[in-house]
Amino acid sequence: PFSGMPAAIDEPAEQRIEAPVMDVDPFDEATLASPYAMHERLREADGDVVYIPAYDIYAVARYDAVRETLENWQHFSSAAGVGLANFNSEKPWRAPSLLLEADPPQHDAPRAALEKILGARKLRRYHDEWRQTAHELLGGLLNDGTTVSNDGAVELDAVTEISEVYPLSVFPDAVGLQQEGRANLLPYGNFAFNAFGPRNRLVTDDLETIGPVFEWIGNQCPREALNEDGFGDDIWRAADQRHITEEQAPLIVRSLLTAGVDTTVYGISAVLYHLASNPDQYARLRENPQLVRRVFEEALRLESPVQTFFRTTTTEVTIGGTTLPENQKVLMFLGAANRDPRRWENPDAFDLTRDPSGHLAFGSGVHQCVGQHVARLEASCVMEALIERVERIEFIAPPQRHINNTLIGWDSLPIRFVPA
Ligand code: HEM
Ligand code: OVM
Repeated sequence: PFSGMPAAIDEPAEQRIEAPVMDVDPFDEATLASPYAMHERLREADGDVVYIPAYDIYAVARYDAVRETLENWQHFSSAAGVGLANFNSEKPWRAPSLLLEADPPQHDAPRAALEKILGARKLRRYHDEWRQTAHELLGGLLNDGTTVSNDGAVELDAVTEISEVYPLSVFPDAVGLQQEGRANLLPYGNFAFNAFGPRNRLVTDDLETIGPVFEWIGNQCPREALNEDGFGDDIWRAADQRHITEEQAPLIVRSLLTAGVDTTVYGISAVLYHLASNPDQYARLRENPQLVRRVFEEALRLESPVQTFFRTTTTEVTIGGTTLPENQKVLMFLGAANRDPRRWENPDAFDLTRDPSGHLAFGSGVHQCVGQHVARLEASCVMEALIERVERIEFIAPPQRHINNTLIGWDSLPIRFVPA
Protein backbone atom coordinates (compact mmCIF):
# COMPACT_ATOMS: atom_id res chain seq x y z
CA PRO A 1 0.00 0.00 0.00
CA PHE A 2 1.05 3.53 -0.73
CA SER A 3 2.88 5.29 2.09
CA GLY A 4 2.16 8.86 1.02
CA MET A 5 5.87 9.61 0.83
CA PRO A 6 8.30 9.77 -2.10
CA ALA A 7 9.46 6.35 -3.20
CA ALA A 8 11.90 4.45 -1.03
CA ILE A 9 15.04 3.12 -2.74
CA ASP A 10 14.04 -0.53 -2.47
CA GLU A 11 10.78 -0.09 -4.37
CA PRO A 12 10.69 -1.38 -7.96
CA ALA A 13 11.73 1.17 -10.58
CA GLU A 14 8.19 1.70 -11.93
CA GLN A 15 7.02 2.75 -8.45
CA ARG A 16 9.63 5.49 -8.14
CA ILE A 17 8.06 8.94 -8.21
CA GLU A 18 9.91 11.10 -10.68
CA ALA A 19 7.61 14.11 -10.47
CA PRO A 20 8.02 16.97 -8.01
CA VAL A 21 5.88 16.35 -4.93
CA MET A 22 3.33 19.07 -4.13
CA ASP A 23 1.63 19.54 -0.83
CA VAL A 24 -1.70 20.88 -2.12
CA ASP A 25 -5.33 19.85 -1.67
CA PRO A 26 -7.29 20.65 -4.85
CA PHE A 27 -10.55 19.57 -3.14
CA ASP A 28 -10.22 21.69 -0.04
CA GLU A 29 -13.21 24.08 0.05
CA ALA A 30 -11.14 27.25 0.19
CA THR A 31 -9.10 26.04 -2.79
CA LEU A 32 -12.23 25.09 -4.74
CA ALA A 33 -13.57 28.61 -4.13
CA SER A 34 -10.37 30.22 -5.40
CA PRO A 35 -8.02 27.77 -7.12
CA TYR A 36 -5.84 30.30 -8.95
CA ALA A 37 -2.89 30.47 -6.52
CA MET A 38 -2.72 26.67 -6.48
CA HIS A 39 -2.91 26.61 -10.30
CA GLU A 40 0.13 28.84 -10.50
CA ARG A 41 2.10 26.64 -8.08
CA LEU A 42 1.23 23.56 -10.12
CA ARG A 43 2.17 25.19 -13.43
CA GLU A 44 5.42 26.58 -12.08
CA ALA A 45 6.59 23.33 -10.45
CA ASP A 46 9.83 21.90 -11.81
CA GLY A 47 8.26 19.71 -14.49
CA ASP A 48 5.18 19.08 -16.62
CA VAL A 49 3.75 16.62 -14.10
CA VAL A 50 3.54 16.86 -10.33
CA TYR A 51 2.70 14.28 -7.69
CA ILE A 52 0.05 15.08 -5.03
CA PRO A 53 0.54 12.74 -2.04
CA ALA A 54 -2.69 13.83 -0.32
CA TYR A 55 -4.62 11.72 -2.89
CA ASP A 56 -1.80 9.57 -4.38
CA ILE A 57 -2.38 11.14 -7.78
CA TYR A 58 -0.38 12.84 -10.51
CA ALA A 59 -1.48 16.17 -11.95
CA VAL A 60 -0.94 18.29 -15.07
CA ALA A 61 -1.71 22.02 -15.20
CA ARG A 62 0.36 23.45 -18.09
CA TYR A 63 -1.51 23.95 -21.37
CA ASP A 64 0.65 21.62 -23.51
CA ALA A 65 0.66 18.84 -20.91
CA VAL A 66 -3.10 19.02 -20.30
CA ARG A 67 -3.80 18.99 -24.02
CA GLU A 68 -1.41 16.09 -24.63
CA THR A 69 -3.06 14.09 -21.84
CA LEU A 70 -6.57 14.81 -23.15
CA GLU A 71 -5.61 13.79 -26.68
CA ASN A 72 -3.76 10.57 -25.78
CA TRP A 73 -6.66 8.27 -24.94
CA GLN A 74 -4.51 5.22 -25.66
CA HIS A 75 -2.26 5.89 -22.65
CA PHE A 76 -4.67 7.98 -20.54
CA SER A 77 -7.84 5.95 -20.24
CA SER A 78 -11.32 7.13 -19.31
CA ALA A 79 -12.70 3.62 -18.76
CA ALA A 80 -11.37 3.48 -15.19
CA GLY A 81 -13.40 6.61 -14.46
CA VAL A 82 -12.67 10.32 -14.94
CA GLY A 83 -12.92 11.01 -11.21
CA LEU A 84 -10.63 10.13 -8.32
CA ALA A 85 -12.11 6.63 -7.95
CA ASN A 86 -10.24 3.99 -9.94
CA PHE A 87 -12.87 1.65 -11.41
CA ASN A 88 -10.18 -1.04 -11.72
CA SER A 89 -10.37 -1.44 -7.95
CA GLU A 90 -13.37 0.64 -6.72
CA LYS A 91 -17.04 0.19 -7.48
CA PRO A 92 -18.50 3.20 -9.38
CA TRP A 93 -21.43 5.02 -7.69
CA ARG A 94 -23.59 4.35 -10.76
CA ALA A 95 -23.24 2.34 -13.96
CA PRO A 96 -20.42 4.05 -15.88
CA SER A 97 -21.34 6.48 -18.66
CA LEU A 98 -21.08 4.90 -22.12
CA LEU A 99 -19.48 8.13 -23.37
CA LEU A 100 -17.53 9.83 -20.65
CA GLU A 101 -16.28 6.69 -18.92
CA ALA A 102 -15.48 4.57 -21.97
CA ASP A 103 -12.53 4.22 -24.37
CA PRO A 104 -12.57 3.43 -28.06
CA PRO A 105 -13.78 1.12 -29.52
CA GLN A 106 -16.69 0.88 -27.01
CA HIS A 107 -16.93 4.69 -27.04
CA ASP A 108 -17.30 4.97 -30.80
CA ALA A 109 -20.95 4.07 -31.46
CA PRO A 110 -22.54 6.04 -28.59
CA ARG A 111 -20.34 8.99 -29.52
CA ALA A 112 -21.23 8.88 -33.23
CA ALA A 113 -24.94 8.66 -32.37
CA LEU A 114 -24.88 11.67 -30.03
CA GLU A 115 -22.70 13.72 -32.40
CA LYS A 116 -25.36 13.40 -35.04
CA ILE A 117 -28.23 14.22 -32.66
CA LEU A 118 -26.52 17.24 -31.07
CA GLY A 119 -24.64 18.47 -34.16
CA ALA A 120 -24.74 22.10 -35.26
CA ARG A 121 -26.96 21.21 -38.26
CA LYS A 122 -29.59 19.38 -36.19
CA LEU A 123 -29.70 22.28 -33.77
CA ARG A 124 -30.78 24.79 -36.40
CA ARG A 125 -34.37 23.82 -35.78
CA TYR A 126 -34.11 25.33 -32.27
CA HIS A 127 -32.56 28.69 -33.24
CA ASP A 128 -35.75 30.74 -33.56
CA GLU A 129 -37.52 29.23 -30.59
CA TRP A 130 -34.54 29.48 -28.22
CA ARG A 131 -33.86 33.07 -29.32
CA GLN A 132 -37.47 34.00 -28.66
CA THR A 133 -37.40 32.32 -25.25
CA ALA A 134 -34.36 34.42 -24.30
CA HIS A 135 -36.13 37.61 -25.36
CA GLU A 136 -39.23 36.69 -23.39
CA LEU A 137 -37.17 35.92 -20.29
CA LEU A 138 -35.19 39.17 -20.36
CA GLY A 139 -38.18 41.23 -21.44
CA GLY A 140 -40.16 39.84 -18.53
CA LEU A 141 -37.40 40.54 -16.01
CA LEU A 142 -36.92 44.10 -17.22
CA ASN A 143 -40.66 44.84 -17.10
CA ASP A 144 -41.69 42.94 -13.99
CA GLY A 145 -38.52 43.15 -11.89
CA THR A 146 -38.19 45.68 -9.10
CA THR A 147 -37.56 48.99 -10.82
CA VAL A 148 -35.04 50.82 -8.67
CA SER A 149 -34.56 54.19 -10.35
CA ASN A 150 -36.16 56.50 -12.90
CA ASP A 151 -33.86 55.21 -15.67
CA GLY A 152 -35.83 51.97 -15.20
CA ALA A 153 -32.87 50.01 -13.83
CA VAL A 154 -33.73 46.59 -12.41
CA GLU A 155 -31.85 44.68 -9.71
CA LEU A 156 -31.89 40.92 -9.67
CA ASP A 157 -29.91 37.77 -8.95
CA ALA A 158 -28.64 36.74 -12.35
CA VAL A 159 -27.98 33.15 -11.26
CA THR A 160 -31.46 32.29 -9.98
CA GLU A 161 -33.32 34.53 -12.45
CA ILE A 162 -31.31 34.04 -15.67
CA SER A 163 -28.54 31.38 -15.61
CA GLU A 164 -30.74 28.71 -14.00
CA VAL A 165 -34.02 29.70 -15.62
CA TYR A 166 -32.97 29.87 -19.27
CA PRO A 167 -31.36 26.42 -19.73
CA LEU A 168 -34.25 24.84 -17.81
CA SER A 169 -36.74 26.55 -20.10
CA VAL A 170 -35.18 25.25 -23.32
CA PHE A 171 -33.13 22.07 -22.75
CA PRO A 172 -35.57 19.72 -20.96
CA ASP A 173 -38.21 20.47 -23.64
CA ALA A 174 -35.65 19.74 -26.36
CA VAL A 175 -34.77 16.41 -24.71
CA GLY A 176 -38.49 15.62 -24.53
CA LEU A 177 -38.83 15.35 -20.75
CA GLN A 178 -42.11 15.47 -18.86
CA GLN A 179 -42.80 18.65 -16.86
CA GLU A 180 -43.00 17.02 -13.48
CA GLY A 181 -39.78 16.64 -11.53
CA ARG A 182 -37.51 18.87 -13.62
CA ALA A 183 -36.27 20.41 -10.38
CA ASN A 184 -34.27 17.18 -9.97
CA LEU A 185 -31.97 18.01 -12.89
CA LEU A 186 -29.70 20.57 -11.18
CA PRO A 187 -29.25 18.57 -7.95
CA TYR A 188 -28.42 15.45 -9.96
CA GLY A 189 -25.75 17.22 -12.02
CA ASN A 190 -24.37 18.85 -8.91
CA PHE A 191 -24.05 15.44 -7.26
CA ALA A 192 -22.52 13.80 -10.33
CA PHE A 193 -19.85 16.50 -10.63
CA ASN A 194 -19.13 16.31 -6.89
CA ALA A 195 -18.77 12.54 -7.23
CA PHE A 196 -15.69 12.92 -9.48
CA GLY A 197 -13.84 14.20 -6.41
CA PRO A 198 -13.04 12.58 -3.05
CA ARG A 199 -15.82 11.51 -0.68
CA ASN A 200 -15.71 14.77 1.23
CA ARG A 201 -18.55 16.70 2.87
CA LEU A 202 -19.75 17.91 -0.55
CA VAL A 203 -20.58 14.30 -1.46
CA THR A 204 -21.62 12.85 1.90
CA ASP A 205 -23.97 15.74 2.82
CA ASP A 206 -26.07 14.98 -0.27
CA LEU A 207 -26.28 11.22 0.22
CA GLU A 208 -29.31 11.47 2.52
CA THR A 209 -31.45 13.42 0.06
CA ILE A 210 -30.26 12.21 -3.33
CA GLY A 211 -32.16 8.89 -3.49
CA PRO A 212 -35.40 10.27 -4.99
CA VAL A 213 -33.32 12.38 -7.40
CA PHE A 214 -31.57 9.23 -8.75
CA GLU A 215 -34.91 7.52 -9.05
CA TRP A 216 -36.47 10.35 -11.05
CA ILE A 217 -33.47 10.53 -13.42
CA GLY A 218 -33.61 6.76 -13.97
CA ASN A 219 -37.33 6.96 -14.74
CA GLN A 220 -36.83 9.56 -17.51
CA CYS A 221 -34.52 7.34 -19.60
CA PRO A 222 -36.90 4.67 -20.99
CA ARG A 223 -38.52 5.41 -24.34
CA GLU A 224 -42.04 5.68 -22.87
CA ALA A 225 -40.94 8.60 -20.69
CA LEU A 226 -39.76 10.73 -23.61
CA ASN A 227 -41.73 12.90 -26.05
CA GLU A 228 -41.52 11.75 -29.64
CA ASP A 229 -39.74 14.77 -31.07
CA GLY A 230 -36.79 15.35 -28.73
CA PHE A 231 -33.11 14.38 -28.37
CA GLY A 232 -34.19 11.54 -26.07
CA ASP A 233 -36.36 9.90 -28.71
CA ASP A 234 -33.62 10.55 -31.30
CA ILE A 235 -31.37 8.34 -29.16
CA TRP A 236 -34.00 5.59 -29.11
CA ARG A 237 -34.39 5.88 -32.89
CA ALA A 238 -30.62 5.37 -33.24
CA ALA A 239 -31.26 2.06 -31.42
CA ASP A 240 -34.06 1.17 -33.90
CA GLN A 241 -31.49 1.67 -36.65
CA ARG A 242 -28.96 -0.53 -34.81
CA HIS A 243 -26.40 2.30 -34.54
CA ILE A 244 -26.49 1.61 -30.81
CA THR A 245 -28.21 -1.20 -28.86
CA GLU A 246 -31.46 -0.96 -26.91
CA GLU A 247 -29.49 -1.63 -23.74
CA GLN A 248 -27.30 1.40 -24.46
CA ALA A 249 -30.08 3.87 -25.23
CA PRO A 250 -31.25 4.64 -21.67
CA LEU A 251 -27.69 5.23 -20.46
CA ILE A 252 -27.05 7.64 -23.33
CA VAL A 253 -30.22 9.56 -22.42
CA ARG A 254 -28.85 9.64 -18.87
CA SER A 255 -25.68 11.33 -20.20
CA LEU A 256 -27.77 14.23 -21.51
CA LEU A 257 -29.54 14.57 -18.17
CA THR A 258 -26.24 14.47 -16.25
CA ALA A 259 -24.05 16.73 -18.36
CA GLY A 260 -26.53 18.99 -20.13
CA VAL A 261 -27.93 21.36 -17.52
CA ASP A 262 -25.54 22.42 -14.72
CA THR A 263 -22.78 22.96 -17.28
CA THR A 264 -24.73 25.52 -19.30
CA VAL A 265 -26.03 27.21 -16.15
CA TYR A 266 -22.41 27.68 -15.06
CA GLY A 267 -21.34 28.74 -18.55
CA ILE A 268 -23.99 31.45 -18.75
CA SER A 269 -23.09 32.65 -15.24
CA ALA A 270 -19.45 32.84 -16.29
CA VAL A 271 -20.25 35.26 -19.12
CA LEU A 272 -22.54 37.39 -16.95
CA TYR A 273 -19.87 37.52 -14.22
CA HIS A 274 -17.15 38.70 -16.59
CA LEU A 275 -19.38 41.21 -18.37
CA ALA A 276 -20.57 42.71 -15.08
CA SER A 277 -16.93 42.88 -13.96
CA ASN A 278 -15.74 44.48 -17.23
CA PRO A 279 -18.09 47.32 -18.30
CA ASP A 280 -15.71 48.39 -21.09
CA GLN A 281 -15.92 44.91 -22.63
CA TYR A 282 -19.73 44.96 -22.32
CA ALA A 283 -19.82 48.25 -24.21
CA ARG A 284 -17.50 46.79 -26.85
CA LEU A 285 -19.80 43.79 -27.21
CA ARG A 286 -22.86 46.01 -27.66
CA GLU A 287 -21.07 47.90 -30.43
CA ASN A 288 -19.99 44.64 -32.09
CA PRO A 289 -22.82 42.12 -31.73
CA GLN A 290 -20.86 39.65 -33.88
CA LEU A 291 -18.72 39.12 -30.76
CA VAL A 292 -21.50 37.15 -28.98
CA ARG A 293 -19.85 33.86 -29.95
CA ARG A 294 -16.41 34.99 -28.83
CA VAL A 295 -17.65 36.38 -25.52
CA PHE A 296 -18.83 32.90 -24.47
CA GLU A 297 -15.56 31.23 -25.45
CA GLU A 298 -13.50 33.87 -23.64
CA ALA A 299 -15.62 33.44 -20.50
CA LEU A 300 -15.23 29.65 -20.73
CA ARG A 301 -11.47 30.03 -21.12
CA LEU A 302 -11.21 32.19 -18.00
CA GLU A 303 -13.79 30.41 -15.89
CA SER A 304 -13.68 26.81 -17.22
CA PRO A 305 -16.92 25.66 -15.48
CA VAL A 306 -15.64 22.07 -15.61
CA GLN A 307 -12.34 22.64 -13.83
CA THR A 308 -10.89 19.13 -13.77
CA PHE A 309 -11.18 15.58 -15.01
CA PHE A 310 -8.98 12.56 -14.30
CA ARG A 311 -7.51 9.90 -16.53
CA THR A 312 -5.85 6.58 -15.60
CA THR A 313 -2.54 5.48 -17.15
CA THR A 314 -2.83 2.25 -19.15
CA THR A 315 0.94 1.58 -19.23
CA GLU A 316 4.08 3.28 -18.07
CA VAL A 317 4.00 6.58 -19.97
CA THR A 318 6.09 9.74 -20.26
CA ILE A 319 4.76 13.32 -20.32
CA GLY A 320 7.30 16.06 -20.96
CA GLY A 321 10.21 13.99 -19.62
CA THR A 322 8.41 12.62 -16.55
CA THR A 323 7.59 8.91 -16.53
CA LEU A 324 4.43 7.77 -14.73
CA PRO A 325 3.72 4.16 -13.71
CA GLU A 326 0.80 2.09 -15.01
CA ASN A 327 -2.68 2.37 -13.42
CA GLN A 328 -2.11 5.81 -11.89
CA LYS A 329 -4.73 8.54 -11.64
CA VAL A 330 -3.78 11.77 -13.44
CA LEU A 331 -5.73 14.95 -12.63
CA MET A 332 -6.00 17.39 -15.55
CA PHE A 333 -6.51 21.03 -14.59
CA LEU A 334 -8.42 22.45 -17.58
CA GLY A 335 -8.86 25.80 -15.82
CA ALA A 336 -5.13 26.10 -15.10
CA ALA A 337 -4.23 25.27 -18.71
CA ASN A 338 -6.66 27.94 -19.90
CA ARG A 339 -4.71 30.55 -17.91
CA ASP A 340 -1.21 29.27 -18.66
CA PRO A 341 1.00 32.27 -19.54
CA ARG A 342 3.01 29.92 -21.81
CA ARG A 343 -0.03 29.80 -24.08
CA TRP A 344 -2.01 33.01 -23.38
CA GLU A 345 -0.83 36.59 -23.28
CA ASN A 346 -2.11 38.40 -20.18
CA PRO A 347 -3.97 35.17 -19.30
CA ASP A 348 -6.12 36.49 -16.43
CA ALA A 349 -7.66 39.33 -18.47
CA PHE A 350 -11.16 39.07 -19.94
CA ASP A 351 -10.34 40.45 -23.38
CA LEU A 352 -12.67 40.39 -26.37
CA THR A 353 -9.84 41.30 -28.74
CA ARG A 354 -8.05 38.00 -28.16
CA ASP A 355 -8.74 34.74 -30.00
CA PRO A 356 -9.76 32.27 -27.26
CA SER A 357 -9.99 29.31 -29.63
CA GLY A 358 -7.88 26.39 -28.52
CA HIS A 359 -9.13 26.74 -24.94
CA LEU A 360 -9.68 23.41 -23.20
CA ALA A 361 -12.93 24.16 -21.35
CA PHE A 362 -14.73 21.60 -23.57
CA GLY A 363 -11.77 19.19 -23.40
CA SER A 364 -9.97 18.01 -26.53
CA GLY A 365 -9.68 14.78 -28.51
CA VAL A 366 -12.18 11.92 -28.69
CA HIS A 367 -14.15 13.00 -25.59
CA GLN A 368 -14.35 16.70 -26.45
CA CYS A 369 -17.75 17.92 -25.29
CA VAL A 370 -20.44 16.48 -27.55
CA GLY A 371 -22.91 19.07 -26.20
CA GLN A 372 -20.80 22.11 -27.09
CA HIS A 373 -23.14 23.27 -29.88
CA VAL A 374 -26.07 23.14 -27.47
CA ALA A 375 -24.09 25.16 -24.92
CA ARG A 376 -23.05 27.74 -27.53
CA LEU A 377 -26.56 28.14 -28.87
CA GLU A 378 -28.04 28.67 -25.40
CA ALA A 379 -25.38 31.19 -24.45
CA SER A 380 -25.55 33.16 -27.68
CA CYS A 381 -29.36 33.40 -27.48
CA VAL A 382 -29.07 34.87 -23.97
CA MET A 383 -26.26 37.24 -25.00
CA GLU A 384 -28.11 38.49 -28.09
CA ALA A 385 -31.21 39.30 -26.07
CA LEU A 386 -29.13 40.89 -23.32
CA ILE A 387 -27.17 43.31 -25.50
CA GLU A 388 -30.28 44.32 -27.40
CA ARG A 389 -32.28 45.10 -24.26
CA VAL A 390 -29.70 46.15 -21.68
CA GLU A 391 -27.33 49.09 -21.95
CA ARG A 392 -25.26 48.46 -18.83
CA ILE A 393 -24.85 45.71 -16.25
CA GLU A 394 -23.07 46.18 -12.92
CA PHE A 395 -22.67 44.38 -9.60
CA ILE A 396 -24.70 45.71 -6.67
CA ALA A 397 -23.21 43.29 -4.11
CA PRO A 398 -20.39 40.73 -4.09
CA PRO A 399 -21.05 37.51 -6.01
CA GLN A 400 -21.22 34.26 -4.01
CA ARG A 401 -19.38 31.14 -5.08
CA HIS A 402 -20.98 27.75 -5.45
CA ILE A 403 -18.62 25.04 -4.18
CA ASN A 404 -18.40 21.77 -6.11
CA ASN A 405 -15.55 19.23 -6.40
CA THR A 406 -15.42 19.65 -10.20
CA LEU A 407 -17.43 22.70 -11.25
CA ILE A 408 -16.60 26.31 -10.55
CA GLY A 409 -19.42 28.82 -10.58
CA TRP A 410 -21.72 31.07 -8.66
CA ASP A 411 -24.67 30.70 -6.31
CA SER A 412 -25.47 34.39 -6.55
CA LEU A 413 -24.67 37.24 -8.97
CA PRO A 414 -26.48 40.36 -7.68
CA ILE A 415 -26.60 42.62 -10.73
CA ARG A 416 -28.26 45.91 -11.77
CA PHE A 417 -29.52 45.94 -15.37
CA VAL A 418 -29.94 49.35 -17.01
CA PRO A 419 -32.36 48.96 -19.95
CA ALA A 420 -31.32 50.15 -23.40
C1 HEM B 1 -17.88 15.97 -22.36
C2 HEM B 1 -17.50 20.49 -20.63
C3 HEM B 1 -22.10 21.34 -21.96
C4 HEM B 1 -22.68 16.61 -22.76
C5 HEM B 1 -17.37 17.15 -21.86
C6 HEM B 1 -15.97 17.36 -21.53
C7 HEM B 1 -15.88 18.63 -21.01
C8 HEM B 1 -17.20 19.22 -21.05
C9 HEM B 1 -14.62 19.30 -20.48
C10 HEM B 1 -14.82 16.39 -21.76
C11 HEM B 1 -14.77 15.25 -20.79
C12 HEM B 1 -13.49 14.43 -20.91
O1 HEM B 1 -12.59 14.73 -21.69
O2 HEM B 1 -13.39 13.45 -20.14
C13 HEM B 1 -18.72 21.12 -20.86
C14 HEM B 1 -18.97 22.53 -20.63
C15 HEM B 1 -20.27 22.77 -21.01
C16 HEM B 1 -20.82 21.52 -21.49
C17 HEM B 1 -17.96 23.53 -20.06
C18 HEM B 1 -21.06 24.06 -21.00
C19 HEM B 1 -20.53 25.26 -21.01
C20 HEM B 1 -22.65 20.14 -22.31
C21 HEM B 1 -24.02 19.96 -22.76
C22 HEM B 1 -24.19 18.62 -22.96
C23 HEM B 1 -22.92 17.97 -22.67
C24 HEM B 1 -25.03 21.09 -22.94
C25 HEM B 1 -25.40 17.87 -23.44
C26 HEM B 1 -26.29 18.39 -24.25
C27 HEM B 1 -21.43 16.04 -22.69
C28 HEM B 1 -21.20 14.62 -22.88
C29 HEM B 1 -19.81 14.44 -22.77
C30 HEM B 1 -19.24 15.75 -22.51
C31 HEM B 1 -22.24 13.55 -23.14
C32 HEM B 1 -19.03 13.14 -22.92
C33 HEM B 1 -18.50 13.07 -24.34
C34 HEM B 1 -17.56 11.91 -24.58
O3 HEM B 1 -17.02 11.36 -23.62
O4 HEM B 1 -17.39 11.55 -25.75
N1 HEM B 1 -18.08 18.29 -21.58
N2 HEM B 1 -19.85 20.55 -21.37
N3 HEM B 1 -22.02 18.93 -22.30
N4 HEM B 1 -20.24 16.67 -22.48
FE1 HEM B 1 -20.02 18.64 -22.03
C1 OVM C 1 -22.10 11.48 -18.82
C2 OVM C 1 -21.37 12.78 -18.53
C3 OVM C 1 -20.69 13.44 -19.54
C4 OVM C 1 -19.98 14.62 -19.29
C5 OVM C 1 -19.96 15.13 -18.01
C6 OVM C 1 -20.63 14.47 -17.02
C7 OVM C 1 -21.34 14.67 -14.76
C8 OVM C 1 -21.34 13.29 -17.27
O1 OVM C 1 -21.96 10.96 -19.93
O2 OVM C 1 -22.83 11.01 -17.94
O3 OVM C 1 -20.55 15.03 -15.81
